Amino acid sequence: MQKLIKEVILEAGEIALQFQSRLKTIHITEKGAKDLVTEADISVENFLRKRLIAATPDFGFLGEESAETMGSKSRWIVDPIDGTHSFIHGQYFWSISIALEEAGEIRQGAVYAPLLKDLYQAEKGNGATRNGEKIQTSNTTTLAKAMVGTGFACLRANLAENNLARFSRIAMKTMDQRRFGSAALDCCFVGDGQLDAFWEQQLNIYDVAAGALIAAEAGATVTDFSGRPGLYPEAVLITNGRILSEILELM
Ligand code: 2AM
Ligand code: CA
Repeated sequence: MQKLIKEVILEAGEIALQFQSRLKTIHITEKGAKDLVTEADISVENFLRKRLIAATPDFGFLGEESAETMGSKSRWIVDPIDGTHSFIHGQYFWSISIALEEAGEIRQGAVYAPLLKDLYQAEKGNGATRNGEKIQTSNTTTLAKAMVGTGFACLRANLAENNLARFSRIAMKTMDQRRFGSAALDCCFVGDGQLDAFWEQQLNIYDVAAGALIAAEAGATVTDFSGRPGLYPEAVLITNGRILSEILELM
């Protein structure tokens, strides 16, 4: 399964890169307020669906850009381009995300950032890797020394609870902050220690299914904003564990 996912995600990356190399000519539409979809999102999702379902015909398929197909107990959960706005602006921080859920549990995850040339992959119980090398969360023990990341899907959705107050509160207590724009990749960055914590609200399962498994397999905690263990896309908090209690107080 890991071999199949790797092969498919790398090929999907090549397709996405071809689109990004001719950005001025690609077709972009607005599927909602501040919510863009491009030819690339659609083509990559169609490719993922075709290849994954050809290999596993009885599995279900949930992607960001198309209607869900129900299947057996297993289901693919994919985001063809996570960080579409970064992609459209020719930036580096976007990724392709593939997760496999079996009997309600995410058991496989892969996140590939083609421009960074980084492939993160994890299997439940077997650890996580970046480009084949085992990864681990950071050793940072205090928020004062921490590099944290967040995102603002909530701002795009025009929610009143928009993360700005929380961001200000936490930013004041940390060493530094980043806002990369791809939740899938942000999760992986906690996994390999580039970030000590990441949180975001108002996400969807396809944004974080693979990334959260990768982070967890690298030693991260995955909770909601009150510390309840598990993956809650509407309020995701991922940390290296060591700064969890300190950041929870500020959430
Ligand atoms: P996307 O690029 O696939 O839309 C950035 O803050 C993160 O939030 C990205 O992972 C982005 O994924 C996601 N995102 C942005 N707006 C969103 C929305 N309205 N609902 C869910 N996820 C969203
Ligand atoms: Ca997404």
